[in-house]
Amino acid sequence: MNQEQQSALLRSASRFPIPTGAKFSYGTSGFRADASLLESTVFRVGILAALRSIQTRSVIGLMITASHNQVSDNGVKLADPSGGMLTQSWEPFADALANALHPHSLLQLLVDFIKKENIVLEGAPVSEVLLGRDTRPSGETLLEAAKQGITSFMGTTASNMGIVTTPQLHWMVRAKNKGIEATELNYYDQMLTSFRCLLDYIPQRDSTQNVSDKLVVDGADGVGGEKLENLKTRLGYLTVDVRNCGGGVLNEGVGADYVQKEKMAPRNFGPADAGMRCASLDGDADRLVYFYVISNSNKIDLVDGDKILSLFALFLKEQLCILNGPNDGKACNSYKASLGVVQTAYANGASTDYLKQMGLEVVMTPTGVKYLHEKAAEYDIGIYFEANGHGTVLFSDAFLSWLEIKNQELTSTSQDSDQHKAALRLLAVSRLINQAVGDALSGLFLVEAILKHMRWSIHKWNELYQDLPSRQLKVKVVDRTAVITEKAETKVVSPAGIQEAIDAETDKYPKGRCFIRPSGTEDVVRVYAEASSQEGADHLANSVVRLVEQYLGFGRS
Ligand code: 16G
Ligand code: MG
Repeated sequence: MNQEQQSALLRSASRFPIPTGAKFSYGTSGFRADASLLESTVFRVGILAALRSIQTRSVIGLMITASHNQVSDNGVKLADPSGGMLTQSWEPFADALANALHPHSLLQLLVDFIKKENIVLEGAPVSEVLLGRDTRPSGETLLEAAKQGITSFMGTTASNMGIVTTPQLHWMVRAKNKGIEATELNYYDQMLTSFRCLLDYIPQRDSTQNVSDKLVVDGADGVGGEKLENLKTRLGYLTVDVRNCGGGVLNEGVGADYVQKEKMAPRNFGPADAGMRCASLDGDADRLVYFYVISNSNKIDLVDGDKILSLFALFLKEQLCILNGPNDGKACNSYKASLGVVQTAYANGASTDYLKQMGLEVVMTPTGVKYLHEKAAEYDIGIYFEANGHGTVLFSDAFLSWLEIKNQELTSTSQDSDQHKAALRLLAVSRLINQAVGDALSGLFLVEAILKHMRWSIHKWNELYQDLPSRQLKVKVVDRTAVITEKAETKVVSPAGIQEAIDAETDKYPKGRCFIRPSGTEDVVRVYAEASSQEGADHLANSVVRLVEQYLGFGRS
């Protein structure tokens, strides 16, 4: 690094001192903290983004959001050239940068890392970082700090995409690196064109069962609701009533996280909506759950990420079967596409059983999108979802190339055949659903298109299988990092003996299942329990909380 560059970095770093006593860690989804503590961190993540862009010679994304957390929090995370999460191998360096106490120690870290990674600064092509933020008021100042970090590497451009959903920014990064136009308008055009395409190929059947054309959406008073509101006139048959789209406090009694965890109707929803098909987005619109309000109450029946996954799996499997014809892949000129689903331990056991009964390969990974995404990318069609509503469908390049050719062939030989329609539907899904990351907006349009295709009400969809009763609790302990897990977080290896105690407790309950894991976003240990009855699940969860306290020291929250 030349002298001029070093001085530029030292100068800008001295304007962003780290708050006394603060300790930052690039967790499951980047850095998160009270917004007032984050300026130095966001500045440093700006530096990190610039460096990553220089190293990969590609566009990188920097998103300022704290997702479903309270409005006074904020956070920052990076999108890699593929549009996915920052490579895990850079996370320790991100931690070190964020915690370097003085400008000189920051510079030393950078010099050492650049050397270790063989990053060539001089003569590198122009690098670029796309910046986005959610609707949090603190986002504006933090975005400025990010710009300062990015541009303190000479020759790096910071392009502000403004207020966008997290998945929109990831989509833009991916598109830009593929040489595709990557504006917000391009994003909507691609999504809505493929949505309409799916609708065009809905089979004409005689049926009295028509799906309601009305959907009510809880926008969490965040960015997703605002974006959806602006799309309302472009949705054809679908009438969307967007509530909580910016007038109230972000994530307060609203949003996908609230709805999924509390199983209660969000603010501005109530008994008058009983039976309506409703959806809820989280604060940065990368999570989606559906629900309907139960008559005369504020309680809901939740249709969570597991059911969205099951709906997608059912539809895609059906299209693959039609495409491959009666020989199921053995016909000449067919492609035996691998279809796999990826879940975490939080997936309801009934969903996993259902997917296995469908003959699908189900794989479990630890919690966190980066793990699920990586696994799903191993399939021709990889569907991943967390129960909390974050997920998407990934298509392999090899399968998509084959599908394009197959589609051309069918266009000339058997247009209007079922096979041709199946090919067109699969291509449309691959363009509709965000290939970079889970996306509540594109997920919502895929759900809507499939329900219309199947002529299913939300109730019918919910009946695919019945969730086993479950309970989630959290425990405050002295040191949550003392909990070490394996087998996709289903077994604890440390502290010694606790797993045996959990197993002995779980064995007491019919269909009992229970696991504990340290949270990646809060200073707590989480407990998940499932059993054949709600009382059983509650009881099991509470007993395991006591075990956690016993083995790890007190402090329940
Ligand atoms: C983050 C993760 C989400 C995960 C959650 C778990 C991303 C983009 N988000 O929100 O996937 O389910 O953390 O939180 O990776 P926990 O570790 O506090 O339980
Ligand atoms: Mg989110």
